[in-house]
Order: sequence, then structure tokens, then C-alpha cells
Amino acid sequence: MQGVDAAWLPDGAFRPIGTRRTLIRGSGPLVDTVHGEVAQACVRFGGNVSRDGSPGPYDLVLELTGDGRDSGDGGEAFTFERGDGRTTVTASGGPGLLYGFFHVVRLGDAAFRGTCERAYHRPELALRMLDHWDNVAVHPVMGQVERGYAGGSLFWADGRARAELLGRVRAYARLLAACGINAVAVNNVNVHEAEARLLTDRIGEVADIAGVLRPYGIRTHLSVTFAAPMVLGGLSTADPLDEGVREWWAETTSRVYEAIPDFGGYVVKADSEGQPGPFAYGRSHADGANMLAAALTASDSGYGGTVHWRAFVYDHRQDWRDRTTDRARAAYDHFVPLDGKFADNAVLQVKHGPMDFQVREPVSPLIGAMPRTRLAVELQATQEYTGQQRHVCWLGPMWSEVLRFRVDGVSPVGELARGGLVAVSNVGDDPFWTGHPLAQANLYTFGRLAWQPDADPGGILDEWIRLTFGVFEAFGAEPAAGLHAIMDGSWRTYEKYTAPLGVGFMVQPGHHYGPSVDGYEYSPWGTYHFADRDGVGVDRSCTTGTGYAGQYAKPWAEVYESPGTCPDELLLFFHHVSYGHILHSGKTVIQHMYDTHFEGVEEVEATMEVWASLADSVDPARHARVTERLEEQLRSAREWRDQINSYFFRKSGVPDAHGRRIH
Ligand code: GCV
Repeated sequence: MQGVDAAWLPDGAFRPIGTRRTLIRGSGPLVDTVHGEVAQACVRFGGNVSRDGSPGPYDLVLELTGDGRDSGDGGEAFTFERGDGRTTVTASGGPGLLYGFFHVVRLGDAAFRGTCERAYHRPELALRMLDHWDNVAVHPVMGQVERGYAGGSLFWADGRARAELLGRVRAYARLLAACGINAVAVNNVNVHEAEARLLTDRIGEVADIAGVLRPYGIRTHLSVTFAAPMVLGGLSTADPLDEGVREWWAETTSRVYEAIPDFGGYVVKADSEGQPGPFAYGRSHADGANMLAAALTASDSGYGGTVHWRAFVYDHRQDWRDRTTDRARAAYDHFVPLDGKFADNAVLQVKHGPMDFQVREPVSPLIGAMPRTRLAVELQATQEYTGQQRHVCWLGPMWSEVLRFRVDGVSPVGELARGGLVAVSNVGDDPFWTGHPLAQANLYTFGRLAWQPDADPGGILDEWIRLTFGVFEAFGAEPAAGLHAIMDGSWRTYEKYTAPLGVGFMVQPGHHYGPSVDGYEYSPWGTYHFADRDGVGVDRSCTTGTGYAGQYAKPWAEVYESPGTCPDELLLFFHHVSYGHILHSGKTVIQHMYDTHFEGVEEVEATMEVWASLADSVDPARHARVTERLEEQLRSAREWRDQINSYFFRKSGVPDAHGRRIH
């Protein structure tokens, strides 16, 4: 598509397939998609593709088999092998063949060299989903995309589905399938007036989008308002136990399935930041979720839809003077008592940390605490609190830490296998998809980690660099290593020059970009740091604080309980300590703040140098865009450094041990 960055599917990635002879066996819409992909590659590079099974020889066989393993993989698994000069991919379902095809694309020439024993590949998590916080109509405060940093919405503009952009949506679906994503929610979880109607009289627009995503194995989901029976149906209540309300949802849902037979289900933000929910009727969140779950299974055969019920429920109107209420506790306190009460097709969608996508948070204590509930973990690819796609901040290492976190020796992955992994999308109608071209890596990494949560994120990064920057073209080993270094450390660099030691939320209120140490300190949002002349941090211990640390199972409850055992990077999340408190690193808290803030800026300066050295290896438009963003990153990092250092110097009166300039 002209003018749009090819991201991790550049032309060159298809040359190894496009120059060869391919046989495709099987039928169905996704097999047609694979055929279309191979045929296009052959037109470009001179190979050929056959579907009739005529005698070979063939270099590549992509085959839909009737005897594939039935391991409950939803037809998404595939096998890959190479022998006798032939590469073979088999799958028992169309999605598996598509993923097998993209596996060959990823391998490039290596897929056609040597021999490889038959290997079975299947996604660890059945649901790998992106939530778009896209508004249909421009919201007066949040704009077209809430927390969107990549231009307008891919799906919506001027209050309607962007018919002219459906080609672009197809290109998007292709990118998503190539990294394993299989579900997309097409509108914001904050459901305003125009967006509410997507469920009823505007479902045709959603169906058009679903029609474009479907050939790439992606199911479409919709965010709905809990008040829909009142807002759209003219009922006097939205009480989930009211018969009329239940009937309204059942009928409405049956019409959704008439329009979109493979509809994925509903996403719901209820009783959260002003959105309506079951509390208004004295009902529980399980009552609310189960009502929608019932509507999504109402047909005789069951529609196969799921309700994704978000656990982001907390008091956003709290009194900052009240030291007993702790927002971090809220999701656990609300939902753990409901364990075992949710329907089979209800998934509780939990943010990965207890607060709100800060650069550093502990893993949510809900993960592991609800064994009888299907949980999905929600990550934020859109960089609301991590530089808003003006800063390089590759989140792979942070997400990998979440996915590798163990409770009582048990990894959350087993739990997520039943619920899934979700990310808030970072994509818009920007020509580079994500505003900052390097932010594409977050999207790619999310998809690959959702497929294989224990994958080495560094390996995924290398794969993304190789594909995106064209190992098939001119990008050599040295530039690849330079780029890897820039990105691999970027999350920690960002952490260094922003809010220290897990304290969080020192951002400008509202838009959340740039520093404002006290911006939220006297607000109702429950996001405080409690800095005074002696110290800083939130006491969440059981002994003297809010008791949040006690929501964890062993060993974490004990580890987090005491400043002596709490990891440095989370110290101020769990404890209020003096500026002179000695960290495990041997430094005082205040000296750590000064040092990391100076280091963070130096690391951005070093990043700029490395990027400048790549000028001849990177497409000029992409190079210029990143350069422009890096300039802003440096300006902003200096601002963070100077505000944080000055604030804490003025509070504490403790000078920097190295005598550097603090204002
Ligand atoms: C979609 C944070 C963001 C909101 C977002 C909310 C959520 O509060 O700032 O923009 O709303 O999280 O996850 O629902």
C-alpha cells in the first residue's frame, strides 16, 4: 500500500517464498488467503503456486489435513518440517495454515535450507487480543482515539466507519496475523453515545470491519455500555437480574450474530471511572458479567462469544486526606470474593499491575488469586505513561517479567491459557502505524509473547529488527546490534528519568505527558506519593500501612512487607522511607534518584548518537521520523530530570554527592 510503512512485512520478506514452487492443498477462506499471499509473492519474484495437487516437484507444500491433532487448539496449530529438498507445513485448520505460512515468512531463506524434523507449533494462549480505545465520533477531551498517539482511528472518522480505509484495515489484519493476534475490539471501553449504537442500528458498520479482519483469522469484538437497555432500548432499568433487561440483551445479541456470525463477544468497563454498572442495582459484577455471558450463548448451539469483563474497578472520587483507602487494593477486594461465580464464557480482564500501566508496578495480586475464574491479563501497548510514542520505550522486558512472575512456583500462563492476553492497541492511521516507528516493536512483541509467553523477548526483538529493517536487503549485523541496544534498554532508560523506585504518577494531570510531581497529589484519583521533608513513598505493608502487601500469596507477601526485602525498584510503591534509606544497591534513596535521572538523560543522548549512525542503513523517511521523536525525547527527559531532582532536593535539602547541577 503506497505511503504506508510495510512494518514487519516488507516485500523482501516474501522473496524466499515468491521465487519458489509452492503447492497448496485444502480449501476454505483462510486457505484462500494463504494462496493469495503466495500468488502475490510469485508475481513479484517469479515463482509459481499450484492448488490442484499436480505432480511436483515442489519446494514448499502448505497442506490442510483432515487428520491434524485435535488438541483443543481451535485449528491454530501447525507442523513444520523439511526433508528431501522440500519444506512442508500442515495444519488441521485454516488459521493454523495461515500461521504456518507466516512462520515460513519469518524464517526466510532458512526455511528452505538443510533438514528439520517435524515440529509441532501451537499458541500457548487461545486468545491474543487487541483492544482499540477508538471513538467513532471525536470526543471533546479524548479525541478520536483515547490515549492514542498514532493519528486518527484506523476504523472510524467523522462519526462513521472509514469505508475508504478498509484496504488499510486489511493491511493491518495481515500484520496482526503475522505476529499471531486473533481478536480485535474495535471501539473504546469508555462507550459514549454514538459508540453505544454500534451494538444495534449501527452493527452493519462493525460487520464491514469484521469482514475485512476475518480472512486473517481475526474475530471482532465490541465494547458495550452496561446501560445499553436504557440508552438504546428505552427500558427503565439495566438491572442484570431483571427479566426484561435479560431479554433485551438476548435479542440484541441474536441480531449481532445475524450480522456477524463469528462475533467474538463484548468488552465491558462497568462501575469504573464513571461508566455505568451493576452496583447501581445492588448487584455484583458476576451478576452483570453472567447476564451478558448468557446472552452470548443464547442460541441452541451457543454462539461461542465471550464477555471480557474488566476488573479496573476503584473509587476515582476518593478524598486525598483519607490514608486508609488504597486504590491498589481495589480490584482484589472487589473480585476475589466472586471467584467461582463467573460463567464459563466470562473472562475477567485484569490490568497487569494494580494501578494503571505505570512504568513500574508489581504484578497484580489478582493473578493467581482466582483459580476458579478465567482471567485475561491486559497490557498497554499504547504508551500512555511510557512516553506517548514520542519516546522510545520497548516494553518487551516488562511484559515478559509479568508473564514469568510465579505465585507459589506456578506461572500465570496456565491461568491465561483459559482467558488470554490483551493489549490496548498503539496503532492509528499514521503512515508508520504507531507514530514512532520503533513503537511497532511493542505491537509485534505483544503478539509473539501472547503466542509463546516464555519466549525470550530479546529474541523477539531481533526477529522484529530482522524483518522490519530488511535482513533481506542491506541492514547488516552492526546496525542490527546498534538498534537492538537502543531498544533493549529503552524501558529501563525511561524508568530512570521519570518517576523513581516504583512510586508512579508524577505526570501532568489529564494528558499524562511530562513531569508534574504534585500533579495528582491532592486529587481524587488515589495516586499519591506522600513526599515530605523526610521521605517519600506509600506504606502498603500489613504492619503499618494499607495492607496491600498482604494480598499476595507467599513468598511475595513477605518479600514486599518489609523495606529490607522489598526489591529496590518497587520500594516506594510498597513503603514510605526516608531519603537516607539505604537501598540494596548501597545507595541512599535520594542519591539513587539523582544518579538515575542524570544517567537516564545520558542514555537518551547515547541513543541519539547510535540512531544518527544508522542514517545510511535506514529508509530516509523512517530515519527522519525517529530522529524528530528522539529530539523531543531528549528535551522531555531533561525536563523530567530537572523537575524531579529539583523537587526532591528542595524537599530534602540533601545535596547531590557529585555536585551536579540541580535547580
Ligand atoms: C479508557 C486510565 C486511562 C483512561 C482509560 C482507563 C481504562 O485511567 O487514563 O484513558 O480509559 O485507564 O483503562 O479504562
